[in-house]
Amino acid sequence: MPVVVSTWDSGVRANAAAWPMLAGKGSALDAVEAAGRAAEAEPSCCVGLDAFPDRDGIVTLDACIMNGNGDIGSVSYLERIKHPVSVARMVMEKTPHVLLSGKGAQEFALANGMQLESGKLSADAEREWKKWLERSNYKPEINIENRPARGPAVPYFFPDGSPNHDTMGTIAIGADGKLAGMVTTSGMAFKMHGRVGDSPIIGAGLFVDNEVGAATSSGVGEEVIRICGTHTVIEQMRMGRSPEQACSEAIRRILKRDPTKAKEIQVGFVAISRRGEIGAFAIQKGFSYSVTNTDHPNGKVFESKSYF
Ligand code: SD4
Repeated sequence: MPVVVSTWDSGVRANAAAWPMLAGKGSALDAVEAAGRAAEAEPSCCVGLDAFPDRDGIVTLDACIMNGNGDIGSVSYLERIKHPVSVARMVMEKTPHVLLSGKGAQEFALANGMQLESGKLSADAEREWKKWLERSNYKPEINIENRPARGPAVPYFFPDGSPNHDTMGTIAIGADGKLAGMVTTSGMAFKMHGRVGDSPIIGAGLFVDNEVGAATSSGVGEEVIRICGTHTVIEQMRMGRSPEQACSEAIRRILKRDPTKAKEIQVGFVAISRRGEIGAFAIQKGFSYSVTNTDHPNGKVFESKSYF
């Protein structure tokens, strides 16, 4: 320790923003916010305003942040604001609430110094959305449901050549042993307008407890919400399971509910214990996570174990 772990291969880039802070004995909370901001500013991380829109062609963003002491803040269904993770932190620190949504979240962001961005789609997002409109077939694709707005400079692909993912979940332990986490996402590509996924729902897309550890998720958010995914992972760890066993138990609960769906969807969980053990489990192959610590100061990508 310290250590920072983010979902997917592009998590290496988010971790790179968090690691100097953690290595300099900064707080895990500051570090995960920095990771989220870096991801939101980097088109190849596929979150934030350059990512894919909903079916009406509007990018709506979800984000949350939490520390190991139970302080939480979230935003959902947020339009035209570049750094939802920082708005989530302001919700946590400046309001008596835990979740602001839609227009109210945007007004709160603007009242707190953020700028209203244009709302124009990135060229890649516009092209893919128009392509999608030709068939308007809403079926999330495993591991790539939100294909990134990619330029030629983006080298991150899965080994089979499929591109990186959209949701960035980051969990970290600071030098003081305290934990924090954040998630930032544009959500499932071509979702219904107004749809909110697991990412801003504390206990679904993110949960952190200094006594136990931290967990985050990626994949089909509806399935994660149904089982209170990351809260389940943390409670399994509290009962003595390793991070990998706890993630695997959460996946088992998703599969138990509807085994016929299992082959068609992807969900992955990644967790760290307060002692710094890391583990992950997913339904399908292809879920990866990035770890940055003193052993891997430039970040290392690991492939999660999976049910299939
Ligand atoms: C959601 N969990 O909005 C997100 C999507 C995701 O990688 O993780 N995509 O449901």
